[in-house]
Amino acid sequence: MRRSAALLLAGAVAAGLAVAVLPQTFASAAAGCRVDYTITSQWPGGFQGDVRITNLGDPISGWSLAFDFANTGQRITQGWNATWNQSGSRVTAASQSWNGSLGTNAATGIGFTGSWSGANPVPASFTLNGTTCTGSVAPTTGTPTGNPTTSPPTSNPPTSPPPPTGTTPVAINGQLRVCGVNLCNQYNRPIQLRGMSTHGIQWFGSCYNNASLDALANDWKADLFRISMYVQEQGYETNPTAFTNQVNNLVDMATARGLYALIDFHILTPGDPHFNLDRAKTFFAAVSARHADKKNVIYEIANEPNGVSWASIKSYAEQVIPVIRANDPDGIVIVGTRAWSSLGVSEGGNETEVVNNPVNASNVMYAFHFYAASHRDNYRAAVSRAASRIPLFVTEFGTVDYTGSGPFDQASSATWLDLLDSLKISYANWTFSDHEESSAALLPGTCARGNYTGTGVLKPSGQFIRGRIMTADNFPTS
Ligand code: IDC
Repeated sequence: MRRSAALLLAGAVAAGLAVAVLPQTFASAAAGCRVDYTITSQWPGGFQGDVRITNLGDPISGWSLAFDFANTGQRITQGWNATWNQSGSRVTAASQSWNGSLGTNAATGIGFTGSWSGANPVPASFTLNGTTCTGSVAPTTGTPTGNPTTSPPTSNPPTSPPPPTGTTPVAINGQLRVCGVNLCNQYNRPIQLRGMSTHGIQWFGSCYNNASLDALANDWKADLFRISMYVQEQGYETNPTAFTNQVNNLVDMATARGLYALIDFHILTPGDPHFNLDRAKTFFAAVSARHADKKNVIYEIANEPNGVSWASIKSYAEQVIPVIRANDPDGIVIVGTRAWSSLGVSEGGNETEVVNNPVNASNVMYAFHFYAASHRDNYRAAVSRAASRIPLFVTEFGTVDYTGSGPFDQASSATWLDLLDSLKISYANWTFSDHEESSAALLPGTCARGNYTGTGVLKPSGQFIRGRIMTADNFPTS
């Protein structure tokens, strides 16, 4: 039967006849797709592309997009919301667990940053699961274009998020995502978050309560609260359940005030994150499940790797990230970098080891840490170079030397923060605590006294940082 049906069909097709009813074995899903490709920005040697995929056929449960760059001088350097690969000029992007299912007429957005030389980075020949797509290719205004090879744009109204539901950082910005080298809000606009890090919550837990979080949100007008959970030094390893609960409570307190919560898995000594790999998987499975529905949680999976290669850190990240993604697919993950999150600089390296070998996951940023009195021009130069290639987040910095003590270096601190502001790099200052050391913002005894507002409770560093953080945010909403 099968054989004769096949012959019948082959004959009908050869004769140019329409086949009205196909036997079951030949039924195939209706296929069709539309791709709208936009170069959202372009600069000498680099560009960012956003790709919107619309399924015009039957529902699909996974997809692979393919297209050709104009030549092999164009390279994908980092992609998001898909697994990106490139061979010669051929680029493929495969769906992730959370965006593979597309009903009829459903759309999803993916994107990348790339490098280019020679010709314009205008792509051609889009296919989705092997089917040729219609669509549009839109360059950035004012940049050279090349020849679009797909059909002209048709109306494709963007699904814009609703206006802000309040005035807190989270109410305005909503769920964040990595967009090229930036952190973007729900309106797809780059933003910078500014805030404070706790000291080790095993030592300074009494400093984090309703009054201090109110002060951070309302008096400091912070956007971000970093929760530093040491793993060693009397931290998580001594009582995983209690520390997980403590972190969860602090996330809830930040959430209640519309602050972004940065969960810091504070590895430090030993510096090899693999030492704590099993603990990291257990911890991040728990916290990502608990906070999966929130829009304000960011995961920092390794505070300061040291004495290990970038390849080793990357392999740790690629084992921890899937644990988080399984529960919280759109949560941003920040990966520590080599040599105490210095992009390798403090051990004689530089940012190229990350630029040339990024973590194989989307929605990922890279940590950079500095202590203003110890780390100066050569570190700033590394940040300046890296910032146009990879998404950076200063999850920790001090205004003093690398020990957390010594004189407050206002000049270097201001130079650093001016640089971060100009690059829209988010930051958290070490520490919102009343430790005697000069990096701690609060005067000793403040946490016992319980009043956290104003400048009277602050050391010089705290006064300076509060002044920087409380200036208006100006988050874009359209
Ligand atoms: C320091 C604290 C200090 C504490 C010490 C314990 O300021 O009170 O005794 O940790 O390990 C980092 C680390 C951070 C350090 C900080 C200052 O992420 O844990 O905190 N620092 O030394 N990296 C560079 C500097």
